[in-house]
Amino acid sequence: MPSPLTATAAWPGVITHYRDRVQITQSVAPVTLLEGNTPLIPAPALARALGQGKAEFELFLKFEASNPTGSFKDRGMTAAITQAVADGAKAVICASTGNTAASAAAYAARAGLQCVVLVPDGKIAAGKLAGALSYGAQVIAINGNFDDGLRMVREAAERAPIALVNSINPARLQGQKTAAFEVVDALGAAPDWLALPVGNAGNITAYWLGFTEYFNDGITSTRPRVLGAQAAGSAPIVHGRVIEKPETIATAIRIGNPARWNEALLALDESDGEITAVSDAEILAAYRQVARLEGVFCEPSSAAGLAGMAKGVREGWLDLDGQRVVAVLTGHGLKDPDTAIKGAAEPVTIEPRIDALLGLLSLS
Ligand code: AN7
Repeated sequence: MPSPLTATAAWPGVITHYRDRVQITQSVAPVTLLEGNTPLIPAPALARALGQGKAEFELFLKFEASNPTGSFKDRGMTAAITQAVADGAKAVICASTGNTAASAAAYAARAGLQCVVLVPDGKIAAGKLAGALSYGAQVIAINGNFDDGLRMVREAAERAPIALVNSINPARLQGQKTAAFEVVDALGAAPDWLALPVGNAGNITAYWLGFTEYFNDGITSTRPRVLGAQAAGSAPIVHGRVIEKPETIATAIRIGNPARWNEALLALDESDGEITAVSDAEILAAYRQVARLEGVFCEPSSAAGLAGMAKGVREGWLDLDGQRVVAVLTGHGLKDPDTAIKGAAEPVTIEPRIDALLGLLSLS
């Protein structure tokens, strides 16, 4: 009889697959939902559109929405929750714009840990709230933003026996850096550019850690240049100052005081990278474009990196001609159905008669 694990044994999750590199306590079995191994989708039509006739380049989408809870956070959360279990924690806490909350809730459920999440009241996409609630977390909405929440959970973890699983927890970066390994393993080399959205700046830090590790160990001879994108109303790193009241439709990156600010600056500096601010309109345009041109549905924040590429090419400071680019799509479009539906034409309702249907068809 096949072992009950046969069907899933091919990919064991990021901690086991990269066990020599993910530096967490390996004294307990990984708490895993078999995250990682996400697709790197070629996107030639989108590359043509983003090139705007000025650049021809190769584009791949690292579709992190394919992770078990629908975002890249699962890579870090498998490591943070495994570490928490190894440390004997009984409860975990995080502040979140939504995806971290859903991911923490899922992995905590799997580990049998209590999970508390703080989210900004009314500023979290429906699918993320649905996830966190379904996995059984205690969801606390605060009359404040992510930055307020992070300040509170940091202090709570100091004063109460509860483990912090935001990306200031180093285990999170250890898990998330595996995405950089996967990119190199799939392409056989580092790309020329890596584009991604930046919020609390954990992910840009983790990718840089991963690329640098492969580079230092001689697995790649180059590292990518990093293009970070923040939402215009929430762009502390671009402007070089804390944003007290961050705003953007891309609620996942509605963050005014990123915890990994210095590490992000280091990644940008060492990679000879760029960071740019993109408006909500630019984000939404890229969000629709990737869905319509490539059949890839990501959440608005995830499209910020693509919007940054479009802006850089348009303004002439980003030369992508002949380059190989990986854009990280951090979360699933289904996380935020409200934004998707609000921006689209309303479906037509008809009587259940064939003439009514045929009258609507305009096929060429
Ligand atoms: C889809 O869930 O901060 O720069 O609390 O959900 O590593 O913060 C989410 C961030 C990009 C930014 N794309 O990553 C949270 C949270 C999506 C995100 C980011 C987030 P970081």
